Parts: sequence; structure tokens; C-alpha cells
Amino acid sequence: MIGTINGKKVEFSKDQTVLEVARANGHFIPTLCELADLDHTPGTCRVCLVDIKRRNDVNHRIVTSCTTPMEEGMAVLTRTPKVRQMQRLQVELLLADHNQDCASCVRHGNCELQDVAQFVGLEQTRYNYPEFYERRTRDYSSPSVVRDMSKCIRCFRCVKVCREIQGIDALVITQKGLETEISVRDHLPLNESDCISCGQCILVCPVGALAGRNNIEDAMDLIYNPELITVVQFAPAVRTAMGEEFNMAKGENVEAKMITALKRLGVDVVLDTNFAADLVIMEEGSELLHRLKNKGTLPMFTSCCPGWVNFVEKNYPEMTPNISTTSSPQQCLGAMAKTYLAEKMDLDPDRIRVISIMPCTAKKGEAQRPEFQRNGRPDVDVVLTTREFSRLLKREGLDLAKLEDSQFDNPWMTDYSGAAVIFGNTGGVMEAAVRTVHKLVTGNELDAVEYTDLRGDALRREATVDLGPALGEVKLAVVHTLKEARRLMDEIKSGNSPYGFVEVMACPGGCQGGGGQPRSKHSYHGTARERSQGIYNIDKNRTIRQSHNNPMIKRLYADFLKKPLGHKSHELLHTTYRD
Ligand code: HC1
Ligand code: SF4
Repeated sequence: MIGTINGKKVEFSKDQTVLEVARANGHFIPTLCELADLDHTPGTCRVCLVDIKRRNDVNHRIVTSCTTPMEEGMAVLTRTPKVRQMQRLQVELLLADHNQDCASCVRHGNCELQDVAQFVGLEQTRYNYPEFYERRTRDYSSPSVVRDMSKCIRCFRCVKVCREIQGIDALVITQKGLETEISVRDHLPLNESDCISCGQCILVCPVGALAGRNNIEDAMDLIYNPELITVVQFAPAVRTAMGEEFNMAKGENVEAKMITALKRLGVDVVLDTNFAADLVIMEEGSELLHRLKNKGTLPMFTSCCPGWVNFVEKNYPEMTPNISTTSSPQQCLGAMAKTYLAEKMDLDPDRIRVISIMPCTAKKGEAQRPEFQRNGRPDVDVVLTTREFSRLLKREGLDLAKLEDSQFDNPWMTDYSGAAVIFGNTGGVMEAAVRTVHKLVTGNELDAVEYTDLRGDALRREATVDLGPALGEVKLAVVHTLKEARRLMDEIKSGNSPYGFVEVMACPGGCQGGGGQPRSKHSYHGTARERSQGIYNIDKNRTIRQSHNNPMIKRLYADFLKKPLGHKSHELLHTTYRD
């Protein structure tokens, strides 16, 4: 079919909207609610206005381009004076009941509403009705996610992602007209609701209505306290995403610059969560074998994703014994820093504080769990997301892109295998586990370490691993997104599941798509492919690619833990979840 946009001929197919055809042909139309890769077109923001003239029409009409199908012979104009004036008025109306305290907003400078206000040439806001926005809900109940509805523009993207991607459906649309509000189901505070703190709603929020809990000041209080020894760890998936906040190449590994940045801030010890991921494989792999040999609870579920653990506790409490008792790498590293590292470096454990930099909002809640407090202190004291750490660096005048590279200099807890870094991708924990479990059972390394059946985008992937004559074949499943996890759980419950070992990551793509990662404007999964490839490239280039071959892990066992699942491991690295 053929029509015109701004006088230029365009070809399109029958079911395309004006917005889609315009985009495909390089004509920019602003939007705030629509999100193509979330398949979300509610038509609520009304800033995508265009002028159309249908083939047999005499008159022009102003319509929303996201909801109007492109028709044969249609002439579309995107920049007429009337379109521009109506878009400007629409943005003014959106701002009228929007908290306009932009300078203190977490999204300041990275806000899609600010961008659109600039695009339409808004020079002054004529309307500002605090009586409407100030009575809207501000919810600080969750350790992970903050909701400030005084900033909400009711695009419904959060409702969609929570319902359609995660299958949680914690957020609902309440009231009508000017009173429309996004509420937590049953008007509960977020921390008492079904929310599992994944933060996916934050990634799609175009403004500052949803944000991660801000712990930057807490981290600064620790780093700048000369009485304390601050230990910082950063997660596998942070290093290939953090560069996005500093205009670096997508998927670039910025680990060496993060080490420099942390040293410049005055952090005492920089460690790598990857080291602890190798440790988790030793413990979790051994735990799987123990369960298989002793007819323990199966399938065993991975435990490192706190959103997933929250989900099991809230929805399938009877299946918490299936969750591996091995704590997550974040928690294992905290526990080891305050015991093993303190011993090796001759540090007073009471003066050690652990800060994590994580791609995940739910990690904040994980660190606060009572299970992970020891002698009245948490193993991990403060968790910053990738976005918060970027903000902290910007506040301190550090431009990551301009920093020189540094290497880890701590000789105890920094080395890592390729298996550890792939934890950051969906399927990575399972792949890492297979590399080690195979060796533990057969005594031989896998011929091909890259277990490609476990990689990819499919919401569920399966593989089978042969664990020799005694244990036989074990069926593995890798799942991401909780909507798919719910399907799997229902199959397991009804006895229709063949699996022995299951990895679940709550966020699409795994941790690289975590709710604490840099967000892309106008896109849900903007840079997922590059981040994920960046992670696999790090693995490919490591000399050591299996957790059991990490020399620092071998020394940790020789000097301190003695053996996987041993007495010390049980005390420091294992837990049980609530049922
Ligand atoms: Fe993850 Fe993990 S991989 S949970 O996804 O097991 O957050 O990156 O740090 O703990 O290692 C997150 C990432 C992270 C833990 C590890
Ligand atoms: Fe839903 Fe996750 Fe947001 Fe909670 S954090 S409301 S579960 S999308």
C-alpha cells in the first residue's frame, strides 16, 4: 500500500499504524506511553498527534498516530503549526498534574517527559495543580522500589510489564478521568503486596514515578568514614552495562575502569562477585549431587535470584525446600569478606562494611533478610544498583569513560572463571554448574564448555546431562521471566515435570536485564543483546573457564572451608528459605 508522510511517498502493509510507518521511514513522532518492544499502545499520553487527510476526505484531521491505521492514499503531516501547537498543549496538560519539582527527581536529565517538553518547544508551564498531584500515593514501604504517583503520567507501561512479562499483576488502574491512578492491588503497601521487587516496572517508567530505593548516601557514609574498612563487590552483569551511563560502547566490559573509580572514591578493598559465583557453583553443584545421590528434594532450584526466591515464598511456599540452600554470590561474598578475608588480611571484622553494586533492585531486600544477619550485622551492608553507582560517580565528578584501567589487587577474592561471569545471562548459572558437576562426577572436563542448548532467548530452554552410571541422565531447565516460571511451577506441582535441576531468573535475559540496570529510553530491551554478548565474550577470553579450576577458590577450600558442604560452608554459605 502507498501513502505519503510529509510529502514523501511511503509503502506499508495493511495493519500498520501511522506511527509505525512514520518510524520505519525516519519521521520522528514523540510518544510517552507507547512502547513497541513491550507491544504496548494504550493511546493515553496523546502526544503523538499528527495531521491526516484520507484519500476521499476534504478535511484534515488531527489524530493520535499510535492508534490510527495507515490507509491507502493517506497523506500524513507531522509538523504543521496546528500539530505542534496541539502537542505543546497536550504536554502542558500532562505537566499540570505532574509534580514539577524536576531538579530533585531521580530521573532529572534522563526523563522522557522532559525530552518531549523540549521537543514541543515548551518555554513555560502555564498550569500547575499541586492539589491534584500532592494527594497521590507516595509509597516508600519496599526496600527495593519507590512509587511516587505525583509524577505518574498514566502510561500504564508498568501495569503491562508486571502483568504480561512477570505475570505478577501487582499493579492495577484505579479510579477514572482526572483521578486515574496506578495503585498496588488491594491498595496494599508495595512491600505487603505480591510484588517481588524485580524492578522491571522502573525500567519502562518514562518519568520518575517508579524508582529504585536510593541508598547512595548510605554508601557514602560508609566509604567516607575513616574508622571503617569498606569492601565493595560488583556483580557479573554490571560490567557490560555500566558503560551505557557514560556513553561508552554498548556491551563494553568496563570492569577495569570500575576498579579505578572505586579506588578513586577511597574504597579500601575491591572484590568481585564473580569470585563468589565460582564459590556458589562449588557448593550448589555439590548440593545437587548430594540431593541426587540421597533422594533429596528435586527438582533443585537455583537460589541466586532474589526476585525468584520472593516469588516462590509468596506463591509456592510448599516448594521452598526445592530452592538450593546455597546463598547467592552476593551474600556468600559478604560472609566471606567478614570472616575469611578478615582473617587473611588481619582486619577487625567489626570494622568491615560490605557494599554491593548490583544490576538488581531485589538484591537490596535480599541483603536485609534476617537469614543474612550474623551477630547483629548484615553480611552485606548496602546495595547500590548500577544506576545508583553511576549517579554516585557523576556526583563525585568521575567520568568512567575517561578513567584509566586498573586491575584487581586483592589476592584473596578477585580471581574468577569464565563460568562465573556468565551468571549474568539467563542460563549462565546452569551452564556454569554443568561445567563443574560433570567434572565432579566423571573426573573429566567437558569437551565443549559452551553448552549452547542452555543459551538463547526462549523463555524456557532444556538440556540433558549424563552424570554416569550411578546417577544417570538429569534433565535441566532454564527459565526467565516469572510468567514462564509460574507455568513451570504449575507443571511441577501437577507432577508433570521431568526436571532434576532448574535455573530461574526473574528478569528477561537474566541479570543483564535486571531492574537496577541502565534504562533505555523508548525501549524495554534496548541493549540486551550487546550486554549479553559482552558477557559471553568475557567467558570466551578467560583462560580458566570452570569454577573448580579457579586458583583462589582452591585456596579458599584448602585454607578455610576445607570442603564443599562442610561445617564452615554450612555455617556461612547456606541458608533455608521461608515456607
Ligand atoms: Fe546476578 Fe548473581 S548473577 S544474581 O543475576 O548469582 O543481581 O549480575 O550478582 O548474587 O554472581 C544479580 C548478576 C549477581 C548474585 C552473581
Ligand atoms: Fe511488578 Fe516487579 Fe514492579 Fe513489583 S517490581 S510492581 S513485581 S514489575
